[in-house]
Amino acid sequence: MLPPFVWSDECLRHEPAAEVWVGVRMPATELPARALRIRAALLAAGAEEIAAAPHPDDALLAVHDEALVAFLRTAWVEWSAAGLPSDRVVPYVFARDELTGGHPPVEPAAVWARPGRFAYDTMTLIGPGTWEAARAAVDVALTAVDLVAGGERVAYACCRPPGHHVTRSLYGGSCYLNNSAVAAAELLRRLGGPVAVVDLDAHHGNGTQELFRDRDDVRTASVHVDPGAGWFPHFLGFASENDPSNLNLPLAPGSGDEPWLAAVHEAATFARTARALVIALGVDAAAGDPESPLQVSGDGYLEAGRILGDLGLPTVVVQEGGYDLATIGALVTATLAGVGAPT
Ligand code: SP5
Ligand code: ZN
Repeated sequence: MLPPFVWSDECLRHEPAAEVWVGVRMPATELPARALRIRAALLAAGAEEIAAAPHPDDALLAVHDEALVAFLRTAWVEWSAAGLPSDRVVPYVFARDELTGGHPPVEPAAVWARPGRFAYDTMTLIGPGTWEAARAAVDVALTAVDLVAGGERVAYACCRPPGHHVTRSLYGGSCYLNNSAVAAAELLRRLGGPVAVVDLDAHHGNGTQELFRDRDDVRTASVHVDPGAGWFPHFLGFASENDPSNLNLPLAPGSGDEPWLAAVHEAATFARTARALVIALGVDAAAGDPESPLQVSGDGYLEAGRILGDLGLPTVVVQEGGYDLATIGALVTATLAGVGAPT
């Protein structure tokens, strides 16, 4: 049985156009077509589509700094009014802690200096519909929480842009607002804790980890390609960060179903005693994905869904990465079939 999925057309409005990597502007891979492909596959498989309902900012501000939210809300309007030579908001100087002697950075007078207060990479560009899409993605995730709080065992948030790389006040990694973290915080408020987040995206869920660091009421686990082997987010995602409320399971590049599913089993065991579950569902660990060297199969994703579904917990699945347009729909559908299978 496929769980119901939540959708908003607004999520299509973000068109990153490009990512600046090693100083070079390259075509973006986090495209609107990703969400459209997933939706088409789910509808073809008979899943029920539910329209996202607007939610107030409370749940969003339980996770993110007001200053980040205010920046994202106005960044494009301010940028486009400044007549700059770039058609996307892109940082150029970064307000690192040591630079300001540990003091909070001022609001810089130059519009073009502002992104460097909140961005931690150059790959995450902001354009005309970015805010509307990112905010809609939060509404999609919160509507999925509503469904699960209302008694649905599993609901899927078919949203973009993704979110798991975003911390309390810093955005990056093609992410602007941490949809999975907002869902976890809201599940905690509605159902009680602890809530577990299991992140299957090929990249470490660094934002979610840092948002809930040292908190026992939201526990985070992440299965991802080893940042020590040279992969994003580079600075975080190591097993040395593990503690009773955080479990990182880094895998060697090239890892396929067997080691990946063993790690998913470990993450499921870690989540077993939770009151509710968020699955941060990136399908970029699949073989053939252009953004990661992991080699997971469609059957592997189906089995991962079963393993996590077998926990029998109220579960919100939130879309993260996955960039192979030819397979993204089938991969998500397979995972959801696994999560939704009778336990
Ligand atoms: C949500 C998610 O999956 N974010 C992934 C962000 C990682 N991006 C790292 C990109 C590194 C350089 N990519 C160069 C290939 C050009 N497409
Ligand atoms: Zn990813």
